[in-house]
Amino acid sequence: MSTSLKTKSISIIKAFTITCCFILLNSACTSTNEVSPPEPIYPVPTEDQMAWHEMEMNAFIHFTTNTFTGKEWGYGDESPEIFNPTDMDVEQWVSTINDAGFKGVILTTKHHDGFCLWPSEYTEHSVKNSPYKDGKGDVVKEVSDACKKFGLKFGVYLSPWDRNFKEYGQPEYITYFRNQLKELLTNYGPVFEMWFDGANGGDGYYGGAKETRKIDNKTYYDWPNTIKLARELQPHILFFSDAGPDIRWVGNERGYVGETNWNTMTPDTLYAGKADINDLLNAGSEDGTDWIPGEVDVSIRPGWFYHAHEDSKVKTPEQLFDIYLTSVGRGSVLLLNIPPDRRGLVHENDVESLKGFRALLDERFSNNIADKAKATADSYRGKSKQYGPANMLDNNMDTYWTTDDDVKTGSFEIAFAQPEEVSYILLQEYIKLGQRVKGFNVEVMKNNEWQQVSNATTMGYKRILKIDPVTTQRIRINITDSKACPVISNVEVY
Ligand code: FUL
Repeated sequence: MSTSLKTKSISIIKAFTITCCFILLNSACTSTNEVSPPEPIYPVPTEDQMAWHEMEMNAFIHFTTNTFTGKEWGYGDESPEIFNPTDMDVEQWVSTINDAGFKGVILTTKHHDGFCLWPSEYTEHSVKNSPYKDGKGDVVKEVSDACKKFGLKFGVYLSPWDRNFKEYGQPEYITYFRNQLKELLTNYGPVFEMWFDGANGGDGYYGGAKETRKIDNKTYYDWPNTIKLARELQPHILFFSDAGPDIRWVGNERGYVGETNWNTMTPDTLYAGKADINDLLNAGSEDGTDWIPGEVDVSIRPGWFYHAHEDSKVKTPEQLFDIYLTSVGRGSVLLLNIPPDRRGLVHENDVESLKGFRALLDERFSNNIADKAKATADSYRGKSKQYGPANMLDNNMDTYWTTDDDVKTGSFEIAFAQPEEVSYILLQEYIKLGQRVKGFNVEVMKNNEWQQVSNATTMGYKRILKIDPVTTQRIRINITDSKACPVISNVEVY
């Protein structure tokens, strides 16, 4: 072989080797990248529902003539003259709510008594005929402006039942209701949630008729067309009602969703004459056809409206914390009602309690000991680090640990550098791919043995398990049952 041929051969071999290495290297990289993510398990949340889940805590504000009459349900014959807050400061409401960590506000723009907190052009029964700001006030505008100022989302409660309107029960009322909706959804900026109350009591003032009127809740309001109209005006709006379509009631107003809480439900089953309708709302259903997550509405006081005689009955910070665990901690959104008083201020006792609640949240959930821990798992998808257990501790909600498609159970372990006292374990499923986990338990290593400290069913957007404080260096979470391969995006330990 001539020298030139030899040099040529060497270069060819070199080039070949480099190319091979490159191909090998490349294929090694792509094999990591090529493991495809799990297919979604339908139904899944829409982007707007996902943003709603992430809000976690919102505030309800009940305020109307009831605040001044002491009633919970006004009859509809109250004079607008009685609506007269003496020291109104809407920014005090919203800043209090903001300081406590709530992300949105839903205001009762019109409760069952029909009195409107905005100067609707379709009725005289509103703030425009009250002494408040000499009839020039608009509480809806004030609250929506304050929300913008403090960076909170604004939502609207408009009672379908109207005990003041003379044509309630007739088709004319539906036109009136829709006209009011148009005002609310056009004049006050973005509205993130619309709350349609299922209460329809029957008797009322009805323009002086003073009688009982019954309507068919399923057909009278023609919800599909009302919702269509609302969506045209506010494309991102979400509708709350017993049946959704976007957010469901949880069947009680005492502050808890089921320990088993599916975000899915089949709306048709609701009115199918089931005796256990509230249980269905409380737990959702595993095989539900639609994503309709539950919202826990509850008041900080016994009533929804302010009553001075309830000043000593404001829920304590500990009670609010417990409600947090049975709502947010079970994968739901909390809607806590904070009703302003006759001055037009959130009462001092409520402010104190909310401050205490915030302090408890900060104190109990400030030091995530999983932050510096190490995670391992018995398996992970395609043996690809892209789906490895470290993803659950990286504070990135878009990375996750998951397994191969045929693996529906699995264990992962969180190990700390030294023994730590543990009281709460927080877990989040990556629900953008659907809700999957049906059963799991938590064990801690104690005296060289695994001991079970908690046993649960669903996980969902967020699950917080409170355990008897225990000192341990290792925690193991065992997924015992799942609709499909589990997909977990976040774990925190406190
Ligand atoms: C109920 C209403 O009747 C209460 O007054 C309150 O507004 C609550 C949030 O919903 O159905």
